[in-house]
Order: sequence, then structure tokens, then C-alpha cells
Amino acid sequence: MALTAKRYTITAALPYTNGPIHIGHLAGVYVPADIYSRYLRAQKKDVAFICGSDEHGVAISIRAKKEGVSPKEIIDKYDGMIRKSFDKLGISFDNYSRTSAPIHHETASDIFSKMHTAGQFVEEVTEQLYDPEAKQYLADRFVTGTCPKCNHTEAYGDQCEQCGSSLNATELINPKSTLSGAEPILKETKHWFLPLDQYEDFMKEWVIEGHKEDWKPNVYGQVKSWVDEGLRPRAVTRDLDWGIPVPVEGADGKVLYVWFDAPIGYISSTKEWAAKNNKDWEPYWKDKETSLVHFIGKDNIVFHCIIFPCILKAAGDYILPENVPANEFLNLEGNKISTSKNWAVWLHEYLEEFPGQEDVLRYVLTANAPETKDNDFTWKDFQARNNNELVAIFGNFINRVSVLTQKYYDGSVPARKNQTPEDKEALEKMKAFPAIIGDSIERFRFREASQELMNLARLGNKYLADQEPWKIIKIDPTRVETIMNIALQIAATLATVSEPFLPHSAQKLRTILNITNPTEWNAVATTEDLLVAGHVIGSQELLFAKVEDSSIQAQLERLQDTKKNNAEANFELTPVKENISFDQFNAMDLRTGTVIEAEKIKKTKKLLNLKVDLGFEIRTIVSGIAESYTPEEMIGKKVTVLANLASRTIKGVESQGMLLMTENKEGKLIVIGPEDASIDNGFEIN
Ligand code: B3M
Ligand code: ZN
Repeated sequence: MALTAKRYTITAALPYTNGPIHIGHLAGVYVPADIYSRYLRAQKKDVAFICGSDEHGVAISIRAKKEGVSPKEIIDKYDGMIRKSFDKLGISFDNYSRTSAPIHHETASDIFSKMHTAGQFVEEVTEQLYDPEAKQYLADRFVTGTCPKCNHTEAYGDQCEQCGSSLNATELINPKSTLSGAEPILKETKHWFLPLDQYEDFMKEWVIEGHKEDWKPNVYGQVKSWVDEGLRPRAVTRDLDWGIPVPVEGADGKVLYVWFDAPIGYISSTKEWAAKNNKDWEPYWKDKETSLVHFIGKDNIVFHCIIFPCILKAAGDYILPENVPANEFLNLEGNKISTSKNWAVWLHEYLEEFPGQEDVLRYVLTANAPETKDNDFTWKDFQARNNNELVAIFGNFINRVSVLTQKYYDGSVPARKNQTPEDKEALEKMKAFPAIIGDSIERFRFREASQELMNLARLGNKYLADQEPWKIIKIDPTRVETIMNIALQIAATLATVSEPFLPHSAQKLRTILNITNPTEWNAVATTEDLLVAGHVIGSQELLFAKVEDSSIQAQLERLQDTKKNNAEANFELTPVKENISFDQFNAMDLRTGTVIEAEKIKKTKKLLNLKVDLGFEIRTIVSGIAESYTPEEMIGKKVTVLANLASRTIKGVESQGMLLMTENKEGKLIVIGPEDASIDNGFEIN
């Protein structure tokens, strides 16, 4: 792929200002978008890297209610926090705006009005979910229920985050108000619908046929399956009090759907940027020679690949995204990242706890990015990537080069003399790296690109280890001049190509090497000397610092505490059930028994197939305890069995009874057996 566009509009999903940024957001969206934008700038491309805060929608209202403050206070607080932390991490937006800005309200209202005037909406009174207790229509995150597509029980009114499907609230099974917990009723209300069904041909031609080869399979596949299923009209207005008022008559008390206005935020932010910089915003959104790329997480695919493009198409002369390299999700220590459960590594906390190590997080999130599948972030891997790669390979190479150059030549770059085949090979390999790394970046393979960057540092290390200048210096000092010259050229190449990934370290490296004008990305391949003989490098300092066990331990302990707190906060004793008669109790036949065999039932997570000796017979019992006990732990256990429970077939196995158990605060099941293990099997309990 070549970078042939005249200019690039790069967008990163607008974060909701209902909470701080965490590593999942960074790995999915902001770090890759930043690498891509920095790389394009290094290629001397005309780039607008655009983002901003997403400040409307139910997510904000819910947070405001929870904290007992106004939505405005919430958005101001988190917008400030998010800006600051992005800046510290070195995310190099050309503009970061807010959807509460007047320019955005104007832009979004304007696009809606134009579409309305052109008859591009269907206006319809329909029955929508309504919370009779909270006296409010329930849309989006104000309602949860079971997803009709994948049976996930916590799907939102507009989307299921498990399967990514976009939904209408009325499609949810067993909907429940998140405001009051009430079961919603249906109530009529008027809304404006975007008739997506009329855009099927457009979608087929543009994505299904047009982007089969160049879009990531996970993105293309999702879009194709939705289009194949058939697109349905989507309401783009809401009965809410927080958002952009619907700019047409008869729409009092209604606002634009947050997913109508938010993507338009990219356009408003571009306008804001252009105004500040005396530029024209329009070519960035309307010139066919502009390449528009949206960086997003996988839960945003439907909005960026179907709904927003249909809006852009309807609105007229806009360009469509060239690519939408959406990432999968990042988990944390084996569990899904969750804001409400505080299961996350928060960027603002990381920045405070690991000062000067911004690039470590950038590197680890890139090297382990969830590009093709969900991935796991672990603190051990974080430490290993830092200590074994950044410190031991990259940092070690730079340190050797700068220490030896100071020691042998007082910091002055020696001249290259006669070159051996190994020297020539090292230089040739070095010159190939910018193209190799660039090619991976252009194909949105940032993990691969980061590994190639590390391979360049490996090349430098290996060259020094093979040539052993510290030995040769006593025998052949002239030869060492050539060796050190070549090592310095590799270090200078690293200063150029590490910049998109590790901007802070690249700056530090330029200081170490005293480079004011780094060689341009593409010029590395053709430049004779990136550092000329006689150039005096800067003073020596360490590029990366080790992460100690104690810092990792502290992070792991904090996560353990979070787990415990969550378990305790969620723990509730269930209320006592209605009374039963003595006869009903007596009707239950409870017996002592011993588990004599246990095995996992294949293709299930929770089920064990147990053989229980009841003294007078052996029973087969299927029990849902596999997440709490291994088969080995169960064998030999004394248990209490409800022996006269009608048998049931579970996963093809006839289960003849049930074990008594309880659950502890952490959710682990505990088998209840007779306290005295000497008791024989088959004894009645009453
Ligand atoms: N605010 C991000 C999210 O789903 C959402 C992105 C908007 S991009 C226009 O958290
Ligand atoms: Zn679903």
C-alpha cells in the first residue's frame, strides 16, 4: 500500500466524558491512532488528527445522577482530566474539541436540518419504552435487557456490547429501567428515523464489494453480517433533556440521538482546528483526494461503518471513510475491563505512579495490541516487556554506544574507514528498516511494526556483540572507529523510527545523540551518514529504567483489593422464602454420600459428572460446581444429597439427585456435607 492521498483526516473515537481513560481505550484507539498520525507526519503528509470529548447522551446523565451533580459539572471534570492525561501520554491530536462547544451544536443542527428539509428522515409516532416511576422515556443506557441476537442479559437500548449488534430498545427481551428498576410500559411518542433500509444498495456497493480486500476481516465481517440481515430504520432523536435540541418545529423536549451528533463531532473539531490555524476545513471532509480513517473499538463498528456513512452520504458532498481499523478488546489480568467495577488501569493513575515511563505503557499496549482478537494485559507482561525489551535491548544498545563514544572519542563521532562484509550488511539491513516498519504501519499492523522497531535495536546489539569493540580497541583502534561509526548510525536511525511509538524516548535519544534535525524517515535509506564524523554527541543518560518487582506487586495487590471490595459490595443475603409445612420438609429425602468419581462434562464450563455412593446404591449426579472445584478435589468428598429429586437429563447425562451447597462472598460454591467424616453413606438427614 502506498500513501497516495493528498491529505489525511485521522479520527479517534470521541471518549465519553463520564469517566477517565483506561488502558482498554488506549490500546484499542488512541495509541494506534497516534502512531499512525505521527508516522504520516514523519512522511511529510498533510494530516489532521482529530478528536474531542463526547458529552451528550445517557452515559453522561447517568454519571451525573450517580455523583449527584449536573451533567455540565461531569463533562467539565472529565473533559479536563482526559485532555491532561492524553497530553502527558503524548497523544498528538491536532485538535481536541468537545461536543458541548457551540461550533458542534451548530454543525450537528445544521446537518440535521438540511437532511430534514431534503426529506431524508421518516417522521413517525411509535410506541417506545417508558418508565412509569421515573416518568421518562427509556432509551439507550437507560434501559437494559436481554439481547435478541446473542442472549446477553445486559444489552443496552441501542446496542449490545457483547455481540456488537445495534438494537431498537423495544427489541430487548425483559427490559428493565436502569433509573428505577421498573419494568417499562409502552407509550407513544414521535421521532425522526433514518431509513437505513433505503441505504442497503449503497452499503453493498461501498463496503461489501468495495472494501472486501482492504478492511480488517473483523470489521468487514461484522458489517457484512448486518447488511446481509437487512437494515432497519433507526430513530435519530430521543425524548431526553440532555443533548442537542432537535432543530425542527414540533420537537420540544427532544434531542438528537448521541450517535447522530457524536460522529459529526469529528467535523466540528476539524472546523475548530481550521479556524485556529487559518485553514479551510472543507477539503479535509469533502475532497475526494483526502483519506479519512476512523480509529475505534469494536463496539463502535456499526456506528462508523453504517450509520455515520449513511449520514455523510445523505448530507451530500462528504467523503466516506477509506478504512476503519477497529480493534478488539483488551482484558486486564484475565477479566473484562469495567469502569463500574473499577477493574481497569486508569491512565491518570498510571501517569502518577510511573512518572517518566509514559512510553513504556505505549510500547506494551502496542506490542500486545488486540488487533485481531481480544488480548490480555498483565502486569507481569508489562514488566517483562519493559525489562527484557525496552531496557535490555533498546536501552542497552543506546547505552553501550553512548558510553563507548564518550570513552574512546570524547563524544565525537569517529569516521568510517574500510568496511568488512559484516559492516556493509549491518548498514544495509539498517537502511531497510524504515520501509519495513512503515509498511506495517500503513497496513495498520502496529504490533508487527513495534516488533520490527525492536528488531532494529536487536540488530545494533548483535552488531556490537559480534564486533566486540571493547576487545579490539587494544589491538586495532582504527577498526573500532568504523565499528562505532556504524553503531552510531543505527542509533540515529532508531531516533527517527522510534518517534511514532515512543515519542518521549525518541526525544531523549535525540538529546543523547545531540541531534537537532533528525534524518527524515525515507531519507534514512539514502543518507550516507546520519551522524557525520566529528559530530559531538550529548551526555550519557539511561533511555529506559527497570520496573521493579515491588511496583508490580503493588499493582497486583490493588487489583486483589478491588476484587474483594466488589465481592463484598455485591454480596446480599437473599430474603427468607415463604413458609412451608412440616410435611413438605419431611417429603425431602436427604442422605449422606461420598463422591467416588468426578469428571468435567465436555464443552461446558460449569458442569461436573459425579458418581456418588449412597451406601445402598451409586447415583450419577450432574453438578454445576466445576468453577469452584476440580474433579480431583471432589473425589472422596462427603456430601449431602437430595435423593428423591425427580431425575433430569443435563447435557445428555441423566442426573439422579442434587448436592447441597452454599456460596461464599467471592462467589465460590461450597459443598455442604456431614461435619463428621466417619458417618456412613446413605444415612438419612433430618
Ligand atoms: N463515545 C465511545 C464509546 O463508545 C463513544 C465514541 C463516539 S465516536 C463518535 O465509549
Ligand atoms: Zn448481543
